[in-house]
Amino acid sequence: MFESLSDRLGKIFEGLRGRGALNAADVDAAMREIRRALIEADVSLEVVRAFVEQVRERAVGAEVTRSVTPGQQVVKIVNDELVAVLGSDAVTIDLNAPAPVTLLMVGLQGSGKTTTTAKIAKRLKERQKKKVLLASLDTRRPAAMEQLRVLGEQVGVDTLPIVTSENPVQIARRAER
Ligand SMILES: Nc1nc2c(ncn2[C@@H]2O[C@H](COP(=O)(O)OP(=O)(O)O)[C@@H](O)[C@H]2O)c(=O)[nH]1
Ligand SMILES: [Mg+2]
Repeated sequence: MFESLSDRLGKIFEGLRGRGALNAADVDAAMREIRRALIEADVSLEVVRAFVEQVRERAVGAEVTRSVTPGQQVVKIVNDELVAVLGSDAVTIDLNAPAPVTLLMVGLQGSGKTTTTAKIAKRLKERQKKKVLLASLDTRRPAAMEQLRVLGEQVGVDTLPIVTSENPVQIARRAER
């Protein structure tokens, strides 16, 4: 997601950087592209609107320093805003609760939940010396559970054995028949 977004932003900025001076139309065109790139990266419309508005406001009112071109200035403003939107301060995971502490990963398909889960598990285990168990709730997609199992194996963290979405009672009844 971020790779495609940074590709698109890179292309937009290449167009801006070359110019000596920027007019309002240049900024507008770049903002339209940025807006589209953010929407395609599944950023929520509300966030996109606020982001574009904020950048436009700052870009229009910005004093251009002599040493940089207006294009570079816009790139910096967009960069600052991206950092602000994504969060500029690192926040540690709060594990301050009675054990077992549960961490739930929520996100769109393909956004990196499973991969990030394995990374967090490895970090918790190796740096914080925590005992970690990975469990997939994606019980309707066996391949998703298998993916977590494989990643768990790679980082040396246990995974909950694969279960299906079928009700265990139903499975037991069928076996009785
Ligand atoms: N380049 C890159 N790819 C990633 C990253 N995290 C996940 N992916 C890839 O994105 C795809 C979807 O990731 P996955 O963890 O399965 O997403 P999930 O559907 O939210 O569980 C997989 O092909 C991952 O290898 C990352 O940080 N960088
Ligand atoms: Mg997944």
